[in-house]
Amino acid sequence: MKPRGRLPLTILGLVAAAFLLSSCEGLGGISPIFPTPVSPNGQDIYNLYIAISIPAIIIFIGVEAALLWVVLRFRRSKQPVGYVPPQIHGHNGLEFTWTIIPLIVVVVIAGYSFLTLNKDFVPITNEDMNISVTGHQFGWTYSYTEGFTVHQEGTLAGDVTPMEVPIHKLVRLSFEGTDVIHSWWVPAISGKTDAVPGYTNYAWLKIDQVGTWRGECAELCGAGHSTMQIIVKAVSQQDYDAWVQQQLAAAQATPSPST
Ligand SMILES: [Cu+2]
Repeated sequence: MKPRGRLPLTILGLVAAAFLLSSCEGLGGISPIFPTPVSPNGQDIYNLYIAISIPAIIIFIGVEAALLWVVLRFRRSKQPVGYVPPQIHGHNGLEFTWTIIPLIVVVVIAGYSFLTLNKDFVPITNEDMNISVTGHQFGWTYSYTEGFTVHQEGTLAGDVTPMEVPIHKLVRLSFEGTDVIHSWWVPAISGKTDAVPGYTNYAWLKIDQVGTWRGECAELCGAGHSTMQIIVKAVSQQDYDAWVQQQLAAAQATPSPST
């Protein structure tokens, strides 16, 4: 016969250990917490994440605590022989309450999420500048209206070339894929935006501080998926203008523009 009584506590301990370990930061920067947002849409998504996660954690702890309390407090070995607990079948008030409360929670989450995502991904019309982003197997191409392109060819050997934007400028981004679906994601800046062949998706960014932020392709797109780094660099208008001149000079020095 197996020893009884200790097994549920052992399982509970293992589950707790797994939960704690999983919250540690893994290789590759996997963290359950978002980085500090630097664009208003990134901030909106961060707020949405926190607004859903904190009540969800409170509800989870409440439900688990109630479950454990019931299991331990009312276990059969503590009750007299033949004990039957109070029967509450057909209690309309109770059934109505535990149907309505989760329904309200889910409707609020759905409504709030829809409004936030809608704001971030409906094409804006008041932009200061446009950049069109194309995803391919395996890399990103950024076409600037000034007349040059930046290539981020997928690699694991080092950093890719940053795509630069001026600070304080509202930049409209349009996305397409040339082969399969890719997804442009820089967690500090915006939500994942799919780059789909034959269909244009839109997002935007507006960064008010100088800095560099990283992202990755977020849609499994083939063998080189993990190489599809994204680096966004926000610089002052002056530095941006100088960089544009550099890019234009480099584009002119190269006789045949590559794809
Ligand atoms: Cu990809």
